[in-house]
Amino acid sequence: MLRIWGRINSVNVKKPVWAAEELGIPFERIDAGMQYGMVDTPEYRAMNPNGRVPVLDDEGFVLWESNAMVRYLARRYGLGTLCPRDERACADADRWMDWCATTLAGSFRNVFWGMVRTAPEKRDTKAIEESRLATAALLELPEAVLAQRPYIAGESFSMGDIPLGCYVHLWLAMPIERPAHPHLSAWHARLSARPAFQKAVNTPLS
Ligand SMILES: N[C@@H](CCC(=O)N[C@@H](CS)C(=O)NCC(=O)O)C(=O)O
Repeated sequence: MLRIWGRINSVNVKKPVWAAEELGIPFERIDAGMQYGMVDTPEYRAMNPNGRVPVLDDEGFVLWESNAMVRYLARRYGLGTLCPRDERACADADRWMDWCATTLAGSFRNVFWGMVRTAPEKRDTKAIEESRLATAALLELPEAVLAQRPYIAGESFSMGDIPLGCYVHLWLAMPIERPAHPHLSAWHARLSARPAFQKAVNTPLS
């Protein structure tokens, strides 16, 4: 059976869990990371030498890096659905997944950690504000794309929507000021209507 290690309040754990739910693959999720520990044990480090969550094990095939997991599940179990068959549509989905990992994640980190994981008296308000403004500006990019099409890589839902959907859900759930992004919000509402999203992504923030 497919196994995924990681606490569900991690943005990176949500990604493969959402993909597995979308694909209807039976899987077991084992809590690990932060308050659950386990990530420093030799057994866990043998699966992921980074000591981070998530880790995936599909019948003995062990993988770390959440976007790689989403791509693996999509290619193996969702070719033509989560993973577009058309090479250009697939590259478009890949592009947004990479953008989340290389660009959005870094700008998002301080506002998320500051507002969700840090006690009010310990917050670095300058770092939070810089991160909030940088993230709001970056989200103009998918906002412009989603003005033209219903999903980030085209006419249908794909793996490209998964990492971005996880970040945007947290962005919209945080107690912060946000500029209006009407197309991003409408897309988030479309994602929220998916049962798999409700199970994997719409969970308590902490
Ligand atoms: N690039 C990695 C990042 C993994 C990562 O940083 N995970 C965080 C949670 S989002 C983590 O393991 N934090 C420490 C912990 O939960 O103990 C991925 O996408 O899988």
